[in-house]
Amino acid sequence: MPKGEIVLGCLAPHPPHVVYAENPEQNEPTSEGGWETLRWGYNRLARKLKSIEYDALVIFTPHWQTYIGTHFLGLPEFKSKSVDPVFPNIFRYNYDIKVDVDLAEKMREKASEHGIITKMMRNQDFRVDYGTITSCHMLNPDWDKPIVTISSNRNAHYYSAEVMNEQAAALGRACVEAIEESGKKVVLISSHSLSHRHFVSESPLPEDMSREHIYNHSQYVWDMKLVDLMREGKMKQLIDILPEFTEQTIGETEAGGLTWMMSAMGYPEYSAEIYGYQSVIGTGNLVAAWDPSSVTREIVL
Ligand code: 2X7
Ligand code: FE2
Repeated sequence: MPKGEIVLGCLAPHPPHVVYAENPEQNEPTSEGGWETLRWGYNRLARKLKSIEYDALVIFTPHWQTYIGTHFLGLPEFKSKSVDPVFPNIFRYNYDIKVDVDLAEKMREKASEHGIITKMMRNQDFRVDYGTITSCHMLNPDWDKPIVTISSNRNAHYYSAEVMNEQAAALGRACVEAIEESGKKVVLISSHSLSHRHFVSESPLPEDMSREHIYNHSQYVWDMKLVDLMREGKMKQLIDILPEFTEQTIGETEAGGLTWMMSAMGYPEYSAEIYGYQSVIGTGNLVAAWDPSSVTREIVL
């Protein structure tokens, strides 16, 4: 069996607003659009994904928070309605998700060998978080590939952003070993915003773009620092300063997703593909991808 590999890594933010703005049939509320810079970037990355051969999407989400260990979805199908706890007015999404349980189990096994506490989620009534659904919908609206969802163990809460970085990096090393042994071609997804300061008053119409902007210049400057490092292919340097970024911007990087993905991909030294950056309720959101193949890697923006 040929060795499995990571064929693409995606930074895929999950404000449910982008799904609301797309008006897919699965979501009950309807909108007049909004957040086009982010959505059009996502649409372009989704088209690239269609041109790539792969077996499964593996996603790390901050909105499935576990406090004892890292958990993996462990049943072949999850079907229900996902309602955003903060924005039920814009996200009530009917989902039917297929899981690559074999790959999830391999990852759990490898993580356990690396000393990480792990568990499979085998409760059929478990409700999949809106982070998983939003990022996966935007990257693959056809939902024609199985996924693996990995929970975010809240090491940043227990200890510090530094400890979180170390443990997420160990999880990344374990996951790449599992992927190689599986023989599969896998797309990784790190689902989160960058800076994460929210606005304090909501517009009566969520998609009123005259109200959507950055509220804190320092947060914007930090986000652009990260984008520069991504363009320059300095991912080890970026991960080294991530604890400071996370603390100063209340960044959603606190969950560990970006560190996990970069560790699994061996800290790329090539340029990331940048697809779009936009504020959603004041948070900084970047769509980006790391393509290990120099043949298909592009300069997008
Ligand atoms: O979870 C989120 C987020 N990360 C950013 C913006 C808006 C809502 O939800
Ligand atoms: Fe979030």
